[in-house]
Amino acid sequence: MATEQVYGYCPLCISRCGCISTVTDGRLTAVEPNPDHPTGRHLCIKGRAAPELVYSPGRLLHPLRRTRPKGASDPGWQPVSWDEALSEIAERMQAIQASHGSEGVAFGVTTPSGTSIADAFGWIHRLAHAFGSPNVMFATENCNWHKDQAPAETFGSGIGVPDFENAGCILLWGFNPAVTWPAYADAILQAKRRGARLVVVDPRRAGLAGRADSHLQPRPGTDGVLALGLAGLMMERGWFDRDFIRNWSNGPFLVRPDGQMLTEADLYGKADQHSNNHDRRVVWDEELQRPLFYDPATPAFNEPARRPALFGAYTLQTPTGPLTCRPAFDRYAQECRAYTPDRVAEETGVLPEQLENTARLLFEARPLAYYHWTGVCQQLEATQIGRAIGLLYALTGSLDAPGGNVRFPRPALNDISGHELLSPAQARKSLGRAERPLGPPAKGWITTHDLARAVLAGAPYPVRGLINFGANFRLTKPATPGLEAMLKELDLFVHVDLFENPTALFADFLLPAASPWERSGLAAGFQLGEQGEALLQLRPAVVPPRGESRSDSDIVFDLAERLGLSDRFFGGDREAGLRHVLVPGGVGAETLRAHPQGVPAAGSTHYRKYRQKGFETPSGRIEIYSERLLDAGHAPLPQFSATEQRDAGYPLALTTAKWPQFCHSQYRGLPSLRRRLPDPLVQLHPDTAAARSIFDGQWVLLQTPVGRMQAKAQLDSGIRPDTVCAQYGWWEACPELGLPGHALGGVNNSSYNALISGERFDPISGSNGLRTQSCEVLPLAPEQEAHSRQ
Ligand SMILES: Nc1nc2c(c(=O)[nH]1)N[C@H]1C(S)=C(S)[C@@H](COP(=O)(O)OP(=O)(O)OC[C@H]3O[C@@H](n4cnc5c(=O)[nH]c(N)nc54)[C@H](O)[C@@H]3O)O[C@H]1N2
Ligand SMILES: Nc1nc2c(c(=O)[nH]1)N[C@H]1C(S)=C(S)[C@@H](COP(=O)(O)OP(=O)(O)OC[C@H]3O[C@@H](n4cnc5c(=O)[nH]c(N)nc54)[C@H](O)[C@@H]3O)O[C@H]1N2
Ligand code: SF4
Ligand SMILES: [Mo]
Repeated sequence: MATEQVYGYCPLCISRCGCISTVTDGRLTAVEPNPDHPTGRHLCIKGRAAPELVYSPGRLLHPLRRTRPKGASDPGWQPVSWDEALSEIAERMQAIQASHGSEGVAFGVTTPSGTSIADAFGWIHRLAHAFGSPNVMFATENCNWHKDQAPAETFGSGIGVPDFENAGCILLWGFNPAVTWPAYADAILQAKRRGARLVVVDPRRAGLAGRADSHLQPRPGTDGVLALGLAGLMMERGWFDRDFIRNWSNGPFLVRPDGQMLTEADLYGKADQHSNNHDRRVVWDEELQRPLFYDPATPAFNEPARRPALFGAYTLQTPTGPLTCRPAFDRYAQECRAYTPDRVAEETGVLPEQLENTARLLFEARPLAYYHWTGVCQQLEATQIGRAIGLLYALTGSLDAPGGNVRFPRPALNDISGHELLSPAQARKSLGRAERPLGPPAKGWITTHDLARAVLAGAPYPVRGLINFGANFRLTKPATPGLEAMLKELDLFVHVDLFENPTALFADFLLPAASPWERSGLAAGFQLGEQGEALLQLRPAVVPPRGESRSDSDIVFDLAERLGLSDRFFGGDREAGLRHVLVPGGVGAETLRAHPQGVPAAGSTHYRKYRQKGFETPSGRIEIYSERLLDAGHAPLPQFSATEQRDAGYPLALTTAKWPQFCHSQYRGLPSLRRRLPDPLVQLHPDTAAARSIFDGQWVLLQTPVGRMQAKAQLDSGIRPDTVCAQYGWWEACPELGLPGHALGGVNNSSYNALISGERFDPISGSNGLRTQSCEVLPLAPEQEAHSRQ
């Protein structure tokens, strides 16, 4: 028996756990943790189930072409050769391009946080951009946008890496790493053991919430109010880093009564001789008792500031008369103070005493490391919620400080996503960009909602093709009117996947992707502390691809060649592509192959880099008051309406979450995972269940004005009594265990996303209200229950 052990990392989710794969007689037989790797102390059950994934009987092994009409339950798949499939796909893409322009072909990609697509993410984008398409459909608006991109409006960069090792306090807001990022959960528990404090904000007592010093349980969708309320208390009690806010935020900048920032031109008129920079912002220096001028280009004041005012109202003389202005911070404070502890309690359910204790803890136990994720981003006001939490964080002064959220150095790579290949005029055509210029379309990421409109109504222009790498948006996007009609209407729909999921059923061509154990992948930075972030690792393929499956990157390179785009793809030479990617880091592919556990490839950490370079915002400072949002027609300070859809007759707040067994709509067909969680669950408080005569384990019906789904009740005293939390992504049967699938739209429909309107979204980012819908839950009678098992 020939046994080989291969170092790598599990690429199935964001945790990227360092692992060792065992190959016995050419077959992957086990995947185990590699405790020497920064993320390798544990592996979850999904990583351990990798052999089942690789050898699953459901795997696609050959390129397939449909022979039956779209919408038929059986597409009549017929095997075709790769050559025939890719040649015809390229021809049809070019035909669409000829009649509708390159933007007439959209691309799609699944999430790199919950699948292994990260191996090809950049190349897929390069293909879209080299082809000339500004349209890549991606889950980002309900996923990583609000941690990776939206914080740039406030901080000039993403959320950073929490420095758990040195944190005095850790804040997890709508983020449950025990399930979704085990390497983080492990690091947090280690921090707790050495005395760090933990605050969790989650309507459920899930994961680490049970171990928290403070667990706040707001009603879903009220997080923005909670963040403002906490910030209000911190300001009122003086629990904030006054110097940091003064010196590094735009809080001292004076704001006119009409909401615009006061500028030098307002004070002296454009004809002023003193200065040639009329755009300079103005602060009131309390010690000097006069205004100073701030130039973002430098960025500096016209003379050293002593004590710029954060609070108060200041009347300044202008050519048109006196003008009373207030520092931006004062406006922010006023907004926060409107959310008194009593009002916060009323709106969120978090009691005043707990609010006070938590506000104190966040400040006194600082430095604070924080993370928020989908609990707060799948909301109708996700951008402003993210800003409210980000500003609360800024009050602690922990940004980029030891023990705070740090931008640790990471291995430098060449970005091959090819945004530069797209002309600015073409980039501006991203669907949804006109409506949401500060949201994902600015980076070329589009929603199913906007794609459906383009395909079905030709608005703002027709899209006729979709080349999609993974994703199952029929299950993972909210109910989007016309989604299926759109899939039928497309002239060309190509889906690349390991499995035939319900979205793939509409494809013209279904192409088999190799599993991540059958292809190599590169990880640059594991997002865990200085050491983890510095690691560069080239994960080798450990077994050959099954059947005719091929890696997504190989498919991209091959398709590029047939489209005549080889010159943009290193002449079709993948190794040359890898060499190019690695150039800036100075570590070559040979070195990486010789060091399969990875190589540290980043310099040492410098904290508080803003002291040298400022923040990458228009003002060079943290933008408490966002002029960019104001200019785009949004509130410059976070503000909240009653965001939750509270419909009469639907008294419960509905929310959703992830479980350790699965990622999104995947893995229900893998026996070792499905055995642990055979049926879709909805968690209810025992009192809520009792009031509806629902018992533990009973099948129930969840209803909203949009749709209904069936799930099995799981009673849980750790959830708010007015809230229920249901699973999503159920469709797949597990024949080995005799467990059913969950037909879409059928009697045993268990699609959560059918309950949520896809027509309502955050006006800035497009995020859907997956966690802001009200619902009702009814017990199912036994005969109805029988249906759910079919
Ligand atoms: N096992 C597993 N791991 C995964 C994934 C997976 O599918 N399965 N997916 C990966 C991906 S793509 C992502 S984006 C991450 C996401 O990682 P997380 O954001 O941690 O994922 P969730 O469990 O969906 O949501 C986190 C918590 O938000 C809470 N929550 C629900 N509603 C609200 C609310 O209104 N307010 C607040 N404050 N909290 C709320 C839920 O109770 C839940 O505990 O996980 C990644 N890791
Ligand atoms: N109700 C509800 N809905 C949600 C969420 C939620 O919390 N609640 N979370 C949202 C979030 S955070 C996200 S990221 C989205 C995810 O939404 P999707 O991107 O649609 O993710 P999945 O449902 O996991 O579908 C992934 C598909 O890609 C395939 N796949 C996996 N790896 C690869 C690969 O390497 N190559 C190729 N070609 N295919 C691969 C899988 O087999 C599967 O068919 O869902 C969102 N939808
Ligand atoms: S948590 Fe599980 S699925 Fe995610 S990377 Fe680690 S082992 Fe893989
Ligand atoms: Mo995600």
